[in-house]
Amino acid sequence: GKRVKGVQIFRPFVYGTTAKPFDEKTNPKPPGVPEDHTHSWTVFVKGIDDVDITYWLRRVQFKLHESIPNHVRMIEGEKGKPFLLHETGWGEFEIAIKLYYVPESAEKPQTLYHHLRLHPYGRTDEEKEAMRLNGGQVISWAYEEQLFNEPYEPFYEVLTSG
Ligand code: SLL
Repeated sequence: GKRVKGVQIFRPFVYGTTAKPFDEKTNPKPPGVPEDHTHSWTVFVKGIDDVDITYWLRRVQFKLHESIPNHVRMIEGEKGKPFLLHETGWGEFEIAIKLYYVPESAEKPQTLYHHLRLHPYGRTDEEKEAMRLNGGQVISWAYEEQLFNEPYEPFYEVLTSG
């Protein structure tokens, strides 16, 4: 196939973690969750305002801490839905997020790293107040732009026909 010369396509997305301490009233611990787990949390990759990104992103592998059963998880894209994982635990660690693109792209997978945050260290008083109003959620999100440099023609069609 031929590449579309001189063309760069950017697609924005968000990735990160949202964590919440267990609390009898606002976030009760579900049955079966180990005694030492203190938080529920999610890690995700998604479009801005939940816009669909599965036309360029096929699947996402989340590599969690080795202490977690089944710590390598593959999430297949579902149209219009975030790539999302729910977990519970007690500690912070780095998550490797490997992005697998649609086959038309012929792009190699690419890995991002994200630190799971459970605790509000280093937040300003304003941020802490916002967290309190939000039921104690610890939000750690990052905005990113995926660059497709000189995409192959069929992939260029996919990217621009949305
Ligand atoms: C620490 N470096 O020592 C970190 C490791 C690991 C967190 C944190 C286990 C969850 C599960 C869990 O939360 N591990 O067993 O499912 O603080």
